[in-house]
Amino acid sequence: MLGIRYPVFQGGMAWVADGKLAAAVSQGGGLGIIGAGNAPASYVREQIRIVRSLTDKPFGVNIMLLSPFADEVAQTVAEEKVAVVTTGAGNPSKYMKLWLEAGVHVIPVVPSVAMAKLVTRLGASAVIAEGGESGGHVGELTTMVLVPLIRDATTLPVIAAGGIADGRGAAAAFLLGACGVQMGTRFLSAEECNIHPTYKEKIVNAGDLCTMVTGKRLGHPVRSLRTQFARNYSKAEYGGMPDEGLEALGVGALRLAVKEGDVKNGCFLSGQCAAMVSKVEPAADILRDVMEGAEEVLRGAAKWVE
Ligand code: TUI
Repeated sequence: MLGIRYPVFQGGMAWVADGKLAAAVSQGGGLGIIGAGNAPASYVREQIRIVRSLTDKPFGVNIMLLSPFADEVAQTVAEEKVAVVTTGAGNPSKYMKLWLEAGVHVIPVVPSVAMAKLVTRLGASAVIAEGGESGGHVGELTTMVLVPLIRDATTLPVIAAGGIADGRGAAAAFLLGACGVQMGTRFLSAEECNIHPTYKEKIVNAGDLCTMVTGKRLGHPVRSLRTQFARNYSKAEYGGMPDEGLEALGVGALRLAVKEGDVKNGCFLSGQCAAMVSKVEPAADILRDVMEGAEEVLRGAAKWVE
């Protein structure tokens, strides 16, 4: 459907997934995705130009639907006729007609069966089932439960996300009924990923219990590395700080992590699978490693059949 060699999407991570990372992933045979996050349309247009200057392969743009700039970014991706739009953190219904008329493949993140059914009716090309193992804004369900449920709820292709960082995870996702995977955390360690060196170091050195979820009280649960910031936020959240104070605490924290590597005040979004990421390497090597790993596991899978 998309003309990509490997069924691997790179998550559209806010502040992280710029044109350079997206181009490296697309050039390596996956689907690179620019993360629009909370950025204005001018930034997104610039990043689209950068990808097009570096590769002629297809790529996508992720629209974070809580963004104050979601409307103008939605318009821009239609004008630019990008191959794929993925959406997150909300309901993309109001933009579907605009994108479909521009010939854009729309692939929303669906945290529930109801949302999967809705976007199927509205003309989505596929859906991303992202479990709560993922970094950033998380839904209720795990990948293990969400993928088969979504697979049964729609005739569309399902992309699995959340907790996948190697060939074993990809193979497992295919067995659960997915026909592709999306990885964010694994691509944080890509050479072409332009985050602060401290962020990369923290991902590569992370252990099994290194992430936590904060923000439930305000209705936007977010998984990040268990840093001073995350612990302070959690204390404030459960210690009765008023909503406005909590909101102010979170403002700018993603930028501080990504751009400044600020270990005190930055929010280092990360999936649980950071514990499985152990080195920095080119995006193309990550793609090859995951697909070769998946093939190896799948070749051995016949042993479970008598
Ligand atoms: O969106 C993500 N991950 C993200 S977004 C982000 S930036 C952010 N900034 C401020 C507050 C919160 C986040 C960092 N990481 N993943 C995709 C995803 N989408 N996960 C869950 C959902 C989701 C949730 C509810 C999708 C649709 C949805 O619909 C609810 C409704 O009915 O409107």
